[in-house]
Parts: sequence; C-alpha cells; structure tokens
Amino acid sequence: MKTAITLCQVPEALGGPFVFRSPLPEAFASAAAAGFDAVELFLPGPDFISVDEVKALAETHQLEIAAVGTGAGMLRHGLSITDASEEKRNDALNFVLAMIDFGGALNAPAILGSMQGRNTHDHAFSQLAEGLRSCGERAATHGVPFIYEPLNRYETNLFNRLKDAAQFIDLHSLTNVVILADLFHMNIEETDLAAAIKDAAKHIGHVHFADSNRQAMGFGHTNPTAVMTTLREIGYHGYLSAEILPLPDPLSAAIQTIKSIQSHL
Ligand code: LER
Ligand code: MN
Repeated sequence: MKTAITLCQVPEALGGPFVFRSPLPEAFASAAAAGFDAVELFLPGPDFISVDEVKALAETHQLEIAAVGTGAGMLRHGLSITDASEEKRNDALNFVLAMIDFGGALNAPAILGSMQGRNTHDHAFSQLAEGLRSCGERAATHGVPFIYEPLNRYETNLFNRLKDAAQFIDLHSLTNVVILADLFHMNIEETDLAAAIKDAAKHIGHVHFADSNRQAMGFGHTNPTAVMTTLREIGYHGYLSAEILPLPDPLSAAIQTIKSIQSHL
C-alpha cells in the first residue's frame, strides 16, 4: 500500500479535511519531507494550474499524484450531477469530466464525492448511474479508473455504505468505476469497518485514511489494526490517503499518519 496526503488550494474549503494548504511548491515540499509517496489534490478547478507545472513539482519532490478531488464544483459553483435542473447537471458533468482529463494527464483518477448531490430527488439514482457511466468511460481513455465515494448521511442521501454502492455499480454494469472507502464516513455508517471492506473488496480502489473524528489515524478511536489487516487480506495495493483535519497542526497530522501506517504495514 502507498501513502498520500491531501493538498488544498480552495479557499472555500477552509474548515475541510485537508492537510497542507500553503501554495503548491511549499505544500509538495511538506508532503515529501513528511515521507509520503503521493499527494491528493483538491483544486478550485481544472485550469487552476497547468498539468506541466504539477508534473514538474511531482518530479522535483519525487511524489506521485494519487487522485484529484472534484468537490470544488459543489463548494464554489453549487454543482451536482443529480441537480434537478438539466442545465446544472450538464455543467456539473462537464466540470467533473474536465477534472478527469486534468487528473488523467497526471496518471491520476478523479473522485466524485460531494458533487454527487446531497438532498436529491426520485430520479437521482438513474442520473447518478448515467453520470458514473460517462465518467468511467472518460477516465478509461486516460487508463485510470473513476472513483465514487459513499459519504455519510449528513453529506448525501444517495449511498452511505460501501456495500450499497458496490451493488449499484454491479446492477448498472458500470465499468471502470471503483469505490472510495473513507474511514471517517464509514465510522458513522458501517457496523464494522473491516467487514464492510471485506464485503466490497473487489470494488475498493482508494482509501481515505482518517480516524473516527477525522483526525490523523491514532488521534481518534478507530482500530487501525483491523482495518489494515483486512486491506492486506483483500490484496489492496492502492493509496492510504490522509484526508484529515490539519490538527493539532498540519505537520503533526502528517507525521502521525505516516507513523500509524508504518506501524501497521
Ligand atoms: C471527500 O472526499 C469527502 O470525504 C467529503 O466529506 C468532503 O466533503
Ligand atoms: Mn473522503
């Protein structure tokens, strides 16, 4: 398994679960100094920085790009791919597709989290399926998967648990769409983290590695041993990405994450 940490450049996400928020050259340097293999980027949009500039930073600091988030489409523009308005749905899809192209050029998958929509309506599930199909197909042209993230009940009324999302993917024969296991959301929604990971094993393509209180693993009450043992058992080789609150400060949160992962690998 590989390690990643979140870098955020979205001012509206000030209270969000992102660790390094300084300008990207400094943030990449901090991630490398803390010992991570990769960074997960949360950017305002696909035109915030050029692919070549990100490639240069990644090369300088010997970091991979683990994934790119799309949540700024919701935070900044109020977009979701299940919006009741067709025009807004199209804008949302185009935003996500542009992020898929941006990430794809960096060999990184994009994530659908908050842009799936929050308080949705009857047609939302079919719109979600259509959206995931388009996104999975576009991601395939870059040779990367598309990542769908179940969120806790306060952030979406679509899928809150891994198993339900996995069944939905199978039911709609969605190819090239994988599931993100965010341990913070799972702590709210799942009965047993390890069992949920095992049940959705073949679909899991990314992990947000957070403790129960969304701080670095070890600062809450999740049992990381059970989670890590199960991830090893299912043969998970993807990223453990620290999408966590920068508490008590970004560097301490980063170092605690690395310590926790190293002690369980
Ligand atoms: C995104 O990865 C996520 O987990 C959401 O809770 C962000 O709002
Ligand atoms: Mn997450």
